[in-house]
Amino acid sequence: MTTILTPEQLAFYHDRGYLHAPGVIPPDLLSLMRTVLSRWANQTIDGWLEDGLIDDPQTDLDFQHRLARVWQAAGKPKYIRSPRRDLVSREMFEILVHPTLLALAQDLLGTTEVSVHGIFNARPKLPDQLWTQTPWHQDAQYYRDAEQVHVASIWMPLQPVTEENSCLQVAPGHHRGALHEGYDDPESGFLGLAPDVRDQLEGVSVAMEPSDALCFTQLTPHRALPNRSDQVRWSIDVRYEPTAQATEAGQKQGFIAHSASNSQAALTYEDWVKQWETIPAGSY
Ligand SMILES: O=C(O)CCC(=O)C(=O)O
Repeated sequence: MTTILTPEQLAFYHDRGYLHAPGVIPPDLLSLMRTVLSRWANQTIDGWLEDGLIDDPQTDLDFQHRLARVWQAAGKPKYIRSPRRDLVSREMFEILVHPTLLALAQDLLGTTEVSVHGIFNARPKLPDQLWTQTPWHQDAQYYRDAEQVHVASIWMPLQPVTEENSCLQVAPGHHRGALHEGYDDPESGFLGLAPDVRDQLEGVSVAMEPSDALCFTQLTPHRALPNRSDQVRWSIDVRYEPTAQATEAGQKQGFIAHSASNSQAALTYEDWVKQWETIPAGSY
């Protein structure tokens, strides 16, 4: 089993409920993410063009600015803020089963029997946009069957992130506490922690570079700060769980990604795509 994290990093993760792992994401994985996100941005902008919201798709602008500028020109339309179904492609599959992410997952979960959890997202977060601002939440509020199952989330930015452009904040140590009831955040419409719970949290901002990964557990409270830059904040988040305890929510669109005991167990791209056939484009 390839190991990426040191024993000290793993001890920190288990103690604090999160880990900022610098420099672990290789260039080929970043390039796959950029391909998936650029394709999604092109499709989204093409949709605004077809709907007559814009007449200039501003193809001369770069990846960091284009979606933000065209969105303004289009009259700030709503779009799928955490796309998943629309990312399904060979490149997305290659991201999910990338050897680096599987090795990270094996380290975090402490097993070589690893499943991809079916929930992954891109986060195209634009400046001053309340409805993409992720409030304090625990990921297991979205899949409560993981209350007792370790699901490791891995969050990867595509550009440097700071408090200025929507880095994540985590609340260290709180992963040892309860899974809280879901609360509908009135500002963003996202599910999150109720005001009395989030008032007790002290957030640690995690500034990151594009080759870094932020790992956290299904119970670790976290949120994103507002994007106050003039650029898009791009990121992709993926999740893994131990195959022996794979949850119902995780197995829906999820799959066995690595098995040391049965090399035939891992799913192929063709079989993964079949799992999405009944899920309409434009949905989660
Ligand atoms: O990227 C974001 O804004 C939120 C990410 C997040 O909450 C997650 O990956 O669970």
